[in-house]
Amino acid sequence: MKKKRVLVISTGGTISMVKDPETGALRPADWEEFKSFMPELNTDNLEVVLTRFEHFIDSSDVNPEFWGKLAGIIYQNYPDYDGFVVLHGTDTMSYSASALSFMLENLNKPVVFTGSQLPIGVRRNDARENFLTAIEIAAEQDEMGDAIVPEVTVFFEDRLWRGNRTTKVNAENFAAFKSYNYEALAKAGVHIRYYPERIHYSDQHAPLRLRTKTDSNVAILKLYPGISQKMVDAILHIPGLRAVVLETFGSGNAMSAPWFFETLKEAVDKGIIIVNKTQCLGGSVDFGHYAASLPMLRAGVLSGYDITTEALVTKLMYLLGEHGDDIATIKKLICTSICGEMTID
Ligand code: ASN
Repeated sequence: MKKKRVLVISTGGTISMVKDPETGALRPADWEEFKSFMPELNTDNLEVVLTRFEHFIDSSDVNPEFWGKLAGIIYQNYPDYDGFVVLHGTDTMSYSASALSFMLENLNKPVVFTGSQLPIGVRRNDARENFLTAIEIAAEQDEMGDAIVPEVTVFFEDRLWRGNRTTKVNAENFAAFKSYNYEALAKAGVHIRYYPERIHYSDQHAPLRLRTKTDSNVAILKLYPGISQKMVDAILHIPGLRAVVLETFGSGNAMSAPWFFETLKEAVDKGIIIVNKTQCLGGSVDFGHYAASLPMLRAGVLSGYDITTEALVTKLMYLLGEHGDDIATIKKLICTSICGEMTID
């Protein structure tokens, strides 16, 4: 049987760290040291190749340029591997997994993000389990040789999630990620159980396309009781602003003050794209359900349905970069689920 090949791309984060024996402080592991923690990586039917970013980063330093570089590595190596594992810091992993789900169009192989809460180089850690299971998932194929989960995912603790549905929810627990609006694609116990009916499949005959142009002129405006007109005004008048994630209450509601409607309307009329995203972790924007959402609808604000903030921010950056000034296409695609990032009903 042909050996399956998995490319592991290490970018940094806690998973790639060891405790320095002299100082006791955590520092990035050097490459040989890192590999020494995983003697069981290569087996008779699996070849794991490790590659790394030149400089390991804390994922707080992630940016669109990093996403482009990461997507480019996967694109260049795509024909030579059956699957990919990305080792990444947990703090912004959901943003990176979301960004890559848009940048890798027509993906037909697994790209599994994982990381850990404790470093690989300390005795008690969650790094080894996460890493080894992510590799298994990246290599998993059916009898036809097709990938079981050919999309961008996050594996953590015992769940495989669609990457663009995840949010980091805990800085302490090993179960650090959750997807409130979409169920797990797989659960890992003694066996790894997959749920094929939940998996997103791209057109198998379409070639992979790399789409790394982005525009980060996107702001998040989170509403709270008492937010003033000058706060809202200041954000909507940021020079160069092109899109806003408007974090609203409940099923997508906001205050009824006339100045709020007028400020939003003025911004929309100037060509700024505003998307309504509920502050609730679970559930969807439901425009028109309450009267408190109607002024936004009338001002031309779009619905983000049940998308996460992470997926919406990266989707907007990607759409603005790829489609430039074609606002009509951008608006149409905001209200379309491109790769399973939202549920429209
Ligand atoms: N600060 C780290 C990071 O995101 C946290 C982690 O990986 N657990 O890079």
